[in-house]
Amino acid sequence: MVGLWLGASSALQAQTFTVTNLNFPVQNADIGAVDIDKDGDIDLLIAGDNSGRFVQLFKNDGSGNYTLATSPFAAVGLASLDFGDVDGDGNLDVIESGFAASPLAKLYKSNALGEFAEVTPAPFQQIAPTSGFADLNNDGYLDVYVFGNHDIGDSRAKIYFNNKTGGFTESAQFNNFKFIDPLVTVVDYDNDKDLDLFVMAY
Ligand SMILES: [Ca+2]
Ligand SMILES: [Ca+2]
Ligand SMILES: [Ca+2]
Ligand SMILES: [Ca+2]
Repeated sequence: MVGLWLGASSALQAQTFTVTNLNFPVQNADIGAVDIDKDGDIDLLIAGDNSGRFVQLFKNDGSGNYTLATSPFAAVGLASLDFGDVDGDGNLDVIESGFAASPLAKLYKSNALGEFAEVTPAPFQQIAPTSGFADLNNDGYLDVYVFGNHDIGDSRAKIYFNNKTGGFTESAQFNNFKFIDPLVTVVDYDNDKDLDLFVMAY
């Protein structure tokens, strides 16, 4: 179940929280909290499973009230969501991976109105469960990582470098690694001004 714990604080007391229940039965999920419709308030995109696969966009009315909205995103379990402007047009893009009938990794781009459409054919190998955006080669353009489970179709981790013209170039430099249910955090681990990948997996 998904709930929102909303903080309320003052200068004189520690922060306290109240709960707003979204009445959305989901686990093995990921949650994105971004202004997905470009109206100045934070919305929620949630994908995951719980006796079925779910994806749901909750739009904020500006006062912290969230209502269900239609969205083009895929219902997946063991979901992974990330947000960024991968094509540099000033509009938010989404990468989503997870397991539906088969593993998937989808890219969605939005227009100036904040309306999302899936990029087809998918520019990435269809592997799951983990994906995200990061400028991995320091050229100012977001690149993509998609980390799969090697025990499902021998899905290996893939890096896709942004070619700056709307496409991607696959790198096979992680092909020698076998992961199951990888979690990835991108951080400059050694403080040398380039991003590194911190991976936790079986
Ligand atoms: Ca919004
Ligand atoms: Ca964009
Ligand atoms: Ca890059
Ligand atoms: Ca580094």
